[in-house]
Amino acid sequence: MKTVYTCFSTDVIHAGHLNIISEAGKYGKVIVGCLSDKASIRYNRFPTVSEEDRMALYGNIDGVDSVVLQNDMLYDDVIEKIHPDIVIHGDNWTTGAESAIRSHVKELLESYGGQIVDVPYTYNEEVKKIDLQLKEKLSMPEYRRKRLRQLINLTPIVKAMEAHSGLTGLIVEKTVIEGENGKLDQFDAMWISSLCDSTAKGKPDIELVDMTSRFRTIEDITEVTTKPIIFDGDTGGLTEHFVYTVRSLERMGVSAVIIEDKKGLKKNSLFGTEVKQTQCTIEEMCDKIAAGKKAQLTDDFMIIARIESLILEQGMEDALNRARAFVKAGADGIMIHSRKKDPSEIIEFCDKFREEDKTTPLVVVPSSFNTITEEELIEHGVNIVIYANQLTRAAFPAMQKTAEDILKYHRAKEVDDRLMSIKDIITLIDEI
Ligand code: SPV
Ligand code: MG
Repeated sequence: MKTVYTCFSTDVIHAGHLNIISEAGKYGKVIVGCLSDKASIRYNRFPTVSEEDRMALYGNIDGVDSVVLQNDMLYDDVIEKIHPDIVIHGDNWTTGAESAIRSHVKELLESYGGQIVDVPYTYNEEVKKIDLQLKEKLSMPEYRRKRLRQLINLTPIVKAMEAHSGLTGLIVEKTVIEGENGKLDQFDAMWISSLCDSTAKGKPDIELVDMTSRFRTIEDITEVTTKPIIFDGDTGGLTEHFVYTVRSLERMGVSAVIIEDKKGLKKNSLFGTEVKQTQCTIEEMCDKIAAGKKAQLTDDFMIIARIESLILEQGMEDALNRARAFVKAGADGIMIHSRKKDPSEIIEFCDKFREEDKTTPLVVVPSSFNTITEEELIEHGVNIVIYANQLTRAAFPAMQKTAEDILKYHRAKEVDDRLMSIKDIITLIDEI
């Protein structure tokens, strides 16, 4: 009897999955793989049902002989273990980013005479509806809010990209690439940068854009995405105000706020000491952190303390002292910032911090020290990397050049080649 293998990553079984099992049964004994959480977050979307429950769900389908956990998106682990005669899959993986996975599986199978069977993908109204409902569930505050903590435990480094509008949120949500290793990759989370949120409104990054407006940006993004959100809370404002901000952010399903240890008129950190910026005392910051932690109502929400000592040239010892104190005051994570091109002061901080504290999540924003790779950050104990402003900086020159060229040519034809087609921009937006 032949062994037939298929891999599922779904949280809900619909007609498409049942069809695959029934087709698989025609060839032999059916083994279903459950794609692990770790692999799912890179391949598809965050699961809303635990690995154990998904395995039980698949095992209950009529016609399934057994269920195994598949850890490798490329099937290497299960193919080595099971040596299936046939791998069966919906034919949706013959095109797009997933086709690389199919080619890899085909090669593995052909090395010992196995084969792939593609069955026509079931795409009816019911399947469409289930897909939409799953997405909706992921976007709900109670699911989204806890996801950052889950991701920190699941992946060596959480990759956050800035978003300042529904459209940039969609780019962070939907961009999936086939990496050099043949595996799919995508961002894990969104950073709502004060710099980019302000810039999009043509305003300076000095806490001028008020919280109501910043919350509106969050809502624009939450309405069209499912990934977790890290909010740039600037200084957090007055402690008496910050506690309200914490509650509002929790209610909106934001996972974390990062507040920096500055007071008075906040300027963007990348100005460093070129402009007047005042660091608050350790006590002032600790009070704000403690008040925020006391105010929050869920266990999911994180308050991350950002240290500006290196930006303001106060030295490594000051940065480390602050980190110790902020963690003691209840901070759920530490963000260390630097405006140097050379990452060595960030590395030094991370190594020294990790000597004493093995668990508190560490966050970095490599805008200036952009040569450092995610792999190196992982080696130095970093848990979250934030790409804080690159989408804004990419879009601005493209828009400016297009505006200049339309003025220059007195028509739009000359710029057309570099524009996204109307058809593509329309299909980027989901309709209910
Ligand atoms: C932001 O993105 O607004 C930040 C990071 O706070 S930085 O601009 O580097 O200060
Ligand atoms: Mg900021």
